[in-house]
Amino acid sequence: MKTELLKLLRESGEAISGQELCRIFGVSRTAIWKNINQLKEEGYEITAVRNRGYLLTGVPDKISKHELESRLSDCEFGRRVLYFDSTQSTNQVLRADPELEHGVLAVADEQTMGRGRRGRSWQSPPGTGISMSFLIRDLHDPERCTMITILAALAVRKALNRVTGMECMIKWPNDILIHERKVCGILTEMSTEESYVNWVIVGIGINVSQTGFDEELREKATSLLLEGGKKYNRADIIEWVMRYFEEYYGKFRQGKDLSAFTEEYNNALINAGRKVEAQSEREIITGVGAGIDSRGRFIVDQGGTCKLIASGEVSVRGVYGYV
Ligand code: BTX
Repeated sequence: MKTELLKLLRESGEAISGQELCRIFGVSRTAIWKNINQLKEEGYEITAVRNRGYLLTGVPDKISKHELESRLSDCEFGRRVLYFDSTQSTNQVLRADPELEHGVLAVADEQTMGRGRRGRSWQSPPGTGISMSFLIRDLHDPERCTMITILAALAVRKALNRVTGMECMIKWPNDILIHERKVCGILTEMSTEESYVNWVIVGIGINVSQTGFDEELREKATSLLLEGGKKYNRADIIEWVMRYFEEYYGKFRQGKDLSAFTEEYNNALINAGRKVEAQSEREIITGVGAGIDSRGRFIVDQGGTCKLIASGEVSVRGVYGYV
């Protein structure tokens, strides 16, 4: 009921009388009052407006199951949320339970063993960032699955722009940057049997209110607070990442590849037109970044000939190190 109550107060935008709430939920005034008080204890600001009822005037920067579910109840992704104050890794939470359904979203305030690509780690200290992962179960073609990171990057970029007004760039394939520093990383994993994909997990880590980073990351990481000079509400960001992902994914389902997205992606691509070095286990490819193709592969222009690089195998570095 708390989730529903919150949803109602948020969506109405104006005061709702206790009597009306009793009617909607079919419960007593005391029950309404108790739920309102619980929400207040969690940091929600709910004002009792004379003769008019309850008005939601402030939302805490606290991520919780009912906060997120009350925002995403009409969505395919995030309709059900698994929330953890602390867990090893939200990708791991989803991997660990083969019974979980399509669209489920795992969110943690802190990750103790956050993971990046190829065995690297991802720092997710408590209270400062977003660690979220969601499950896709209706995509079975391995080649199309590798394209999901591209859609997720577009969704994060659009969500961050909506909530903060800042313009982010994308470093192929899985980083979102502000002023050439990493504010978000995406880790897409899948389970394949022969050439059939059972599930895809998209894990997204966003630095929201870190005020600094340790020695190793200082030069290449940033947070929304450091860039925008203020705190942003994490639940707002999560909501818009999910809504935009759903929008991009819906469009992707209707086509056969990424053709509908390459222009938008390439306009946001930081490596475009820059000298890059793509390092795979076998070779190092140097040239100028020239965007992605309709399958999400990175095009490296070597002065006349182009090499196509598939994600997963390589790390792309720029001339001055990170970008
Ligand atoms: P990546 O392999 O591209 O980046 C990992 C590298 O990024 C690290 O080696 C380190 O240099 C740097 N790094 C670590 N933490 C941070 C940070 N907070 N901000 C900026 N740079 C950092 C990127 O992999 C994919 C990260 C996905 C994280 C999400 S969080 C939810 C989900 N659960 C999980 O365990 N991983 C994903």
